[in-house]
Formats: sequence, structure tokens, C-alpha cells
Amino acid sequence: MANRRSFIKKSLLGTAILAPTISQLSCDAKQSSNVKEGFKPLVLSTWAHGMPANDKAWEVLESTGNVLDAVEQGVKVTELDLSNLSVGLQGLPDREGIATLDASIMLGDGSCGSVGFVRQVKHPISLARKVMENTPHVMLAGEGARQFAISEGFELEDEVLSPRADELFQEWKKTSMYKPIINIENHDTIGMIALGADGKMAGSCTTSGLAYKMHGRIGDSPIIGAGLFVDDEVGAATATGLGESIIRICGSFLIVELMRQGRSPQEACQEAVRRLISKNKNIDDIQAGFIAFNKEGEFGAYAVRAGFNYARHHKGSQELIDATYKL
Ligand code: SD4
Repeated sequence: MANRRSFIKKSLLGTAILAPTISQLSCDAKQSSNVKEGFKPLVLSTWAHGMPANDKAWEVLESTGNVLDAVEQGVKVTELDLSNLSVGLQGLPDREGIATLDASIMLGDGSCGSVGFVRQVKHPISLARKVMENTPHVMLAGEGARQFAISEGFELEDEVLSPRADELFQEWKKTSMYKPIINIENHDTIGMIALGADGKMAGSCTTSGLAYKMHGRIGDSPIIGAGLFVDDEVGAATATGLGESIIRICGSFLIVELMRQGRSPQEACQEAVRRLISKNKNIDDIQAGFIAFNKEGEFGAYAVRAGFNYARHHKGSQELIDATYKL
């Protein structure tokens, strides 16, 4: 593998154009076993907690056929999962010890809504949906998002950390060193994308963001086009990992646009990772991963480095797949 990679690097250096060659893409694509499969309906979610979330989404999809309800109900399972330290109010807090949440939801017809830096709301994904359905806006943040939650009848939760998050925060305060640990502290956001039997698509993404982030920081997850993008004409993509690196390349939108130009989901995810690596100087500290499908139900995933996996649900079969990776 190292030899193959150094060969690719050398041959790229020998060309005037630094964009990946077709042979590089097809070479990388061979690392994945799912390139040519086509399945519809389909639900994909990031990480292992995507398995129970997909089960819920599938149940909704089967009983109602409604992809929007499916992606909302699916990730709500994760928002309530006390063992998850990167999603929901039980997630690790910011540097001030406060849990602040980001979420977005999108339909393949371009409807979308999101919330960023919101406090005390148990289900930010449902609040994002309310932004989409009940306001003329796409994104509400901070105090405005909290006020909107109250006006929509959401009950605000007490602002106390979960016992585990508090324990880890107290430990972190001893050094207050801000350096996310790859695949640990910047890990576990759920991004879900679903393709209905009728060809309608939707996606959702929800997170407590990076552990020990600066107060007020908003990541990629509520930014339409960065953490999530869905277009019925083409396909859908969602992201996980260091949000700043994903925002810099508008990752999910990029993947959908590459698929529009003819790349497979796998090739598009690989090109997004290549671009992310080239645009982020501190790449040694970064993990990021993408999942995507196209309207035929072909799917793919790719990450900067090892450790990223994703859950797929199709008909009766549910599996957890290790994503291939670049570094
Ligand atoms: C963020 N992308 O706020 C999120 C973190 C994440 O898995 O994905 N964790 O930057």
C-alpha cells in the first residue's frame, strides 16, 4: 500500500496538473467493495450508532414511506443515547462546560432547515425541521434558536452535564489543552441520508460538535452544503469529523456536484477527501469522513484515515461497513 501510494504521489509530481488522475481514482476505488451495487430504498448513517438509528428510520420508511419523517425519527434515537458523547445534550461540553448543539435537515427538493449553537433543546433535529417548515429562514442560532424552540412548544431541559460528560470535563480542565483526539473527541456525530422507493431523498445531521470547542463555535453539521446536502436530481451526502476542515471544502455539496458530473458516490467521496487533505495544513490532527448515495442507490464512503465506519440498511439487511481511507 505504501509503495502504491508513493508511486501515485511520484507520478502526480511528474505531471503539471495536481488534480487526481482517473487511474488514481479507480485505483483508490478498488479499495471499496460497494462501488457498483444499486439499492433502493436505502438508509445510510455515520458510525456504529447508525445501526439503531437506521432501524428506526427503516421502520418509519416502511410504515409511511415518508423519508423526511424517517431521517428525523432515526437520528432522534441517537440524540437520546446516553452512551454517545458527541450527540445530544449528554455530549461533551464546550470550554465553558456548556453543551451546545448543531443540527440540520434537508429534503431533495431543496427544502432545508438548521440550528446552530443551541442550548437546552433535547431534539435539535426536530427544531431544525421546524425552522424549515415554520419560518422563512434556513438557519437559526444561539439565543434566537432557543427562543424559537420555546415559541414552538419545545420544553427546555435543565443545563446540567451528564455524569460521564461532567467527569470527562473535570478531567480535561486540569490541563485545558485544546487538541481534539482523532476518532475520539471529534467523533460520533450522526449524519443520515435516506432514499425512498419513490426516489425521494432526505438527510439529517445532529451533533454536540467538537468537545471543548470555544463557546459560540458552530461546526459543519448545521451548514447546508458542508455537513449535509441532498438533491433528488442527483443524490445525497453527509459528513463527520473535524467540522472546520469540512466547511473549508463545502464537503457534502462538493460530493453531490461531483456525482452530478458523473462520478460514482465512492469516487466523489474520495475526491472530497483528497481536496480536504490538500486544503488543510494541520492534516495530522484531522479525521473526517463522508458517506453518499446517488439516485440509483449506489453508495460509497471514504475517510481521511482509518477508524470511520457507517451503517447501511437495505430491505432486511443491516450492516456496519468500515470505510476505506486515504492516509
Ligand atoms: C463538528 N463535524 O462539529 C462535527 C463533529 C463530528 O463526529 O462530526 N463528530 O465539527
